[in-house]
Amino acid sequence: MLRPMGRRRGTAGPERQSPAGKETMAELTHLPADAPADAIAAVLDHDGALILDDAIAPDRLAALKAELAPYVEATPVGRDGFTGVRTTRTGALVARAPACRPLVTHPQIQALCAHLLKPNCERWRLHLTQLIRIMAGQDAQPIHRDRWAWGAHLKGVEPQLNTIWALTDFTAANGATQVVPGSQTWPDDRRPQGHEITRAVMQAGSVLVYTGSVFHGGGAHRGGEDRWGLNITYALGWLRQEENQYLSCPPDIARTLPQDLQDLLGYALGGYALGYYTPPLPPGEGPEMVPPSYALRGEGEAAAFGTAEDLAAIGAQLRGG
Ligand SMILES: O=C(O)CCC(=O)C(=O)O
Ligand SMILES: [Fe+2]
Repeated sequence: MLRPMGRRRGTAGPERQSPAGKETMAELTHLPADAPADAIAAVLDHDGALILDDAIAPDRLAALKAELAPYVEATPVGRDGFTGVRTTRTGALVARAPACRPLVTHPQIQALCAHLLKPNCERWRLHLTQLIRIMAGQDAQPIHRDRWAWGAHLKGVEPQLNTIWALTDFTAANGATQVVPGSQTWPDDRRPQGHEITRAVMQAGSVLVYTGSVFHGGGAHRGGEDRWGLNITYALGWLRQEENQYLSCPPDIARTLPQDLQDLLGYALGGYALGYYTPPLPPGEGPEMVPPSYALRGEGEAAAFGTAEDLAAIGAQLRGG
C-alpha cells in the first residue's frame, strides 16, 4: 500500500498506484480528530493505520503530562531489544492517572472499536494502557504485529485496535513509530522493505490509530528530548487482556469509576456467561453465578448474568445444535 512522497491529508484511503518502474514511499493519512467516523473507518480499513490530528487540547495535554510525570520518572528502563533498554513503560494508567480516562473512552476511538471489533465479539475491552517514553540512544524496536501477544494462533479475524497518543511531538529523529501501511493483510512471515515503512510523524496532541495486524515498531531515538507516547489498546472481549486489568485496576479502584470505563476494563460479561464468577463465601452466604459488575455495584447486578439478549446471540447456534 504505497504512495508517492508527500504528506497526505484529508484523503480517505485512495487507491495507490506506483508509476511504472518507480519505487514509491509508504505514507500515513492524516485526518482531523473530528472527521466523520465513517471517513476515519474507511482509511483504517484500507491502510490499517492513520493519524488523527489535534485530538487532545493543549491544556489537557499539559495536565496529562503533569499527572504522569512522577510515575514515568520512577519507571526503570526495559531489559531487552523489544521492551527497549533506553525506553520506559509505565502502566495501570486507568487507576493511576484520571486524565487518561477520557482518552480510554474517547468517542471517536470507541466508534472505531465498534467498526473493527464488534463484528467478531459481543463486547470489546481495554487491552493495555502504557506510557512509552523513548529516550536518546534507543535503537529501533523490531517491526512486529501487536496481535502476536496471543501468538500466531488467531487467523482470519482482526482481534485488536491500537492507539498511540503523542504527548510530545513525534519526529523522525526522536522515535516516531515506524508503520507499514496496508500490511494488515500480509502473511506473518513477510518482512517490510525500507520504502514500505513510514514514520508516524505528528504533533503533540495527535493520535496514531492502527490495527493489531499492522506491522510497526518504535522508532530509533537519535538525540534530544524524550518521546512520550500513550499506548491505549482494545481487543475482542473473548481474548485475554495483555495488561491484566483486574490486577492493574482492582475492584476497590474500579468501583469509583464511571460504568463505561468499568465495562471496558472487563467488569462486564463478555457474552452470555463469559467472565462470570462466584464470590467465595461460606455455604448459603452469597450468590452463585454473578457478573463481575457484582463486585463493584453489588446485589442489583446479579440479574445481569445470562441476559436474554446475550442468550439470543448464541440462540442460532443452540437451535442449530
Ligand atoms: O512506542 C512505539 O512507538 C511503539 C511501541 C510498540 O509498538 C510496542 O511496544 O508494541
Ligand atoms: Fe507494537
